[in-house]
Amino acid sequence: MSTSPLAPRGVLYHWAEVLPLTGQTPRITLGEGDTPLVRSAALEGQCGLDELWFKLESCNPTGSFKDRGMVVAVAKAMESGARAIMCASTGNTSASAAAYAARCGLECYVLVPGGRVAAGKMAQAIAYGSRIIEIDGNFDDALNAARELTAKHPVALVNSVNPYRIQGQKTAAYEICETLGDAPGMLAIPVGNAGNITAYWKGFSECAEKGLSTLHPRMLGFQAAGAAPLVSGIPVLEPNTVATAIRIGNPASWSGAIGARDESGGSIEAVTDEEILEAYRLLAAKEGLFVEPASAASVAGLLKLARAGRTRGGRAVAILTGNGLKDPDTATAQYTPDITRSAATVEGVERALGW
Ligand code: AN7
Repeated sequence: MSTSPLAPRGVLYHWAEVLPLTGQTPRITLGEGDTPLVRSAALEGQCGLDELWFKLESCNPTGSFKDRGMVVAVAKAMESGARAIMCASTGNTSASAAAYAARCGLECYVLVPGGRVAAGKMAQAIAYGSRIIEIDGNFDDALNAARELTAKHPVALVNSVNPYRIQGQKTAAYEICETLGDAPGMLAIPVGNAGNITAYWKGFSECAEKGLSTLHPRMLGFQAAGAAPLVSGIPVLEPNTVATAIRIGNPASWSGAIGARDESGGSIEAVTDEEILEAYRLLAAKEGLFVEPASAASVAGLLKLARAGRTRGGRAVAILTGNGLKDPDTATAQYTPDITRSAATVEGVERALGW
């Protein structure tokens, strides 16, 4: 493999041999993938683990894991001659679709649940120049509309029902095996539409088949308590949670998630908004990792299992799916900041600091 710093980066370059690419697939990239795997500095013991690692998917070009799958879905759409793409989204898929569409000169249509998308994600969809439709309904309604619209019009659907999304997202599992030298014993991951847990399980299964790992991780999926259809076993008609990214009542990859859970001997459980926000604050204050609320669900879940005495050492990786900057309103609502005004003088600042 080339080691030149000028060599092209990205999922379509690094992982070409495990993706369904052809000579005609355009090798597009925004530099996605190859995200850091960082060892926990503070929460490892509290989570009852010997080793806890964070996969910083927030370091992708649009600030979430969606870029890994989107780059493959968009490249394959272009290969098939598409000029336009569409997705339904709680915010991150739309930000990612809009970015790759802008990059590649495609039209991009995004259907979002009205008033429920975090401000930073809306800003991204606007800045990248997508056509935004606010649906009078939730994500599940938006996805139903997007499926029907793309069946009827010459527009490629780039939600994770598109198998190329899953193909691209599985590369994160390969990266984890490559970095650790094996799969971890456990993988903690937030679950919304369930594409990502499906993709990771596919990736880890492939790694084991190829001899890149000896372990199959137990897949530990966590849903928000107000949007936990995979825990209750029935769709939630009016999902609700502070973690708007995973405010999804009828996941498209339902069977993929259940398969990942059962084949891996894992579990899919619910964490309350309070537990999510506790983990959100701990990640920022103790680990220096500012993630969006949905991402904190993976760590909230580990903390919850630990409190119940259900983690007994071993090595876990928690997927931190999206950047905290995407949802500034939740951040500011979480804290009463201790900010003191001062004149622009040394004396003024000293007085303010009580020095
Ligand atoms: C930060 O953007 O569904 O279980 O439309 O943004 O694969 O859906 C986002 C999902 C976790 C859940 N963390 O992943 C969308 C969307 C963050 C997310 C999930 C999402 P899936």
